[in-house]
Amino acid sequence: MSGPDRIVAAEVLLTSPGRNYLTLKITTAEGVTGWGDATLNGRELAVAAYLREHLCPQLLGRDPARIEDTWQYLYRGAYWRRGPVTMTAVGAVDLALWDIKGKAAGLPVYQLLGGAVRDRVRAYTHATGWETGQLCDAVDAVRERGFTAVRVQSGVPGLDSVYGVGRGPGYEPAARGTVPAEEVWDTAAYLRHVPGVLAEVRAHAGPELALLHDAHHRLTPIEAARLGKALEPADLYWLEDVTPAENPDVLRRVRAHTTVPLAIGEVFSTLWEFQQLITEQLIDHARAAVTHAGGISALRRLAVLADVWQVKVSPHGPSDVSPIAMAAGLHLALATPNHGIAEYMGYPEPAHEVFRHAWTCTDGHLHPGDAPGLGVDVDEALAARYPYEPALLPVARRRDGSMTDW
Ligand code: CS2
Ligand code: MG
Repeated sequence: MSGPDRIVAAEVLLTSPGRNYLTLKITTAEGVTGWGDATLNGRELAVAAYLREHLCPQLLGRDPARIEDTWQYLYRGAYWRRGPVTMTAVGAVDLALWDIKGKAAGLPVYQLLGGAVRDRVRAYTHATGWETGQLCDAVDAVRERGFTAVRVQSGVPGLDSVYGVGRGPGYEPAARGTVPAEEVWDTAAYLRHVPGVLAEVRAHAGPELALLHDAHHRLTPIEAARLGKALEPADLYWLEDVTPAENPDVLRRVRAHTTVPLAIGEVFSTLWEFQQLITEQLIDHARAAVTHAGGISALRRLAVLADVWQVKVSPHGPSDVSPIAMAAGLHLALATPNHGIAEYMGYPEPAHEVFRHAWTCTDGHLHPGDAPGLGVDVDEALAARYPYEPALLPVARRRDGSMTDW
């Protein structure tokens, strides 16, 4: 009997088919290729260096089938554990190894995770409009595409710009360059305006459409409590990232005042950051991204912990994680009983061409497809035609010039 397969190459690939993506490619002696997403928006080069200089050399010669052991080796072995750069790199390795295991078995990854517990994965997408009328039009357009859930974000009177909201079509907040643009933020103006917007959207859309809203870490606990209460008549599916949640205790104050479901955690990178939020039921949806929080292996553990406390796992799925991470999130979602809802922002057309994916988005629902592994093939020749260019999201300052969360 021949021995186990071995990893013979591990390389990183930076490409920008509409936006920047960092991809890890692992090749085995038996000629199997595994792909992992390593994109950390605005900090791509830090993860590229972490992988190239530190993890890739340690992968050579290892048995690709030993996914959990490799995860433990990279997480515990570094001594300097946790943090988004480290965990994104570990996540990329984990995704590539699940991809290899699926391809070696001839099975889609969701089958290796126990098989489908649902037929398809419900998704929400984004609708934005500077004015409420534009926003309602955007909501209608999303419904026409078959979505039954939509995240709504609007402009704020008196502000020139709001992160995540365009004044016209085709909004892309990341600007090319190495120094971010600066915006002005005013929480009081936002709190005065947004409950009315959500009320209008609810009246326009009727009772059934699931509405979500993202406060993007900008509020203090008492502001968050006030917003949650004010939004209760709009019957939200969730209110996201009301506070930075670096201190989980503060969510108790929010919970004491409102029953609006809370979703938190897209910037978290380990189970430990979620522990208290879950065990005290301070959130309803854990938003860890499959790439940024250490891969499928790590999110499986998160889902089990969350299930004990009746919390759902609804991973972050913006267009700044690649179609490989989207695939990984979907395999997990299809096989995880307490998955909540998937985020689907969509991708620039060239990204669909570079990352040819088996997953599909039909009538507001996603499916990972039945190709072996994660079901994404990277067209390296095409990727090379879209060279990486640094791009950054804006930062924000209050009216007095001090920095705030954006
Ligand atoms: C947002 C993201 O999708 C979301 O919920 O919060 O668009 C987030 O701003 C970006 O992923 C940051 O890179
Ligand atoms: Mg968010």
